[in-house]
Amino acid sequence: MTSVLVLNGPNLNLLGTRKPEVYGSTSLADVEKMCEQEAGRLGLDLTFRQSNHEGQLIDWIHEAGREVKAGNSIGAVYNPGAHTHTSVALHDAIEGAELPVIELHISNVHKREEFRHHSFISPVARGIVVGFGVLGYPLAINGLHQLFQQGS
Ligand code: CA2
Repeated sequence: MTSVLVLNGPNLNLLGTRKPEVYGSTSLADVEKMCEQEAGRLGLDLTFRQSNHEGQLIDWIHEAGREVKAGNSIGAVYNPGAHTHTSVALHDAIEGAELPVIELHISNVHKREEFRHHSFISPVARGIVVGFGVLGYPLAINGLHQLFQQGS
């Protein structure tokens, strides 16, 4: 079966434990269940991952690019966390792997501090979902699936 990857960057393992006023009170395990449900509804297998380590995320992006090329995956929904605002390496990984990525942020980063307004990921993303809370995850899976079906 074709799969979709949902990738989460640093500190997202803390989701639901702190800062509920910014990120809500849903845990990452519950987000995984929501993604599982949406992927299943679309006839996709889900791979759901989180890491606090940039190199690990780069390796997963390279692997995901190979899976897309092999016809086994439609691409990735990616919440890069704070790497969004700092990482040229992750930008280069997505570009180099030619991985179709929907960049996702739980919070509306544009309503927050100035340093969150710039993203190194957006220029290499196919689409961006921002500010829908954790509902953005199933929305982004759906959007990536629709782009894939259109062949675009
Ligand atoms: O809004 C988002 O999804 C972010 O990608 C979350 C990142 C932040 O650095 C980005 O600017 C926007 C932070 C993820 C850390 O999440 C936490 C959750 C609960 C408690 C502490 C951190």
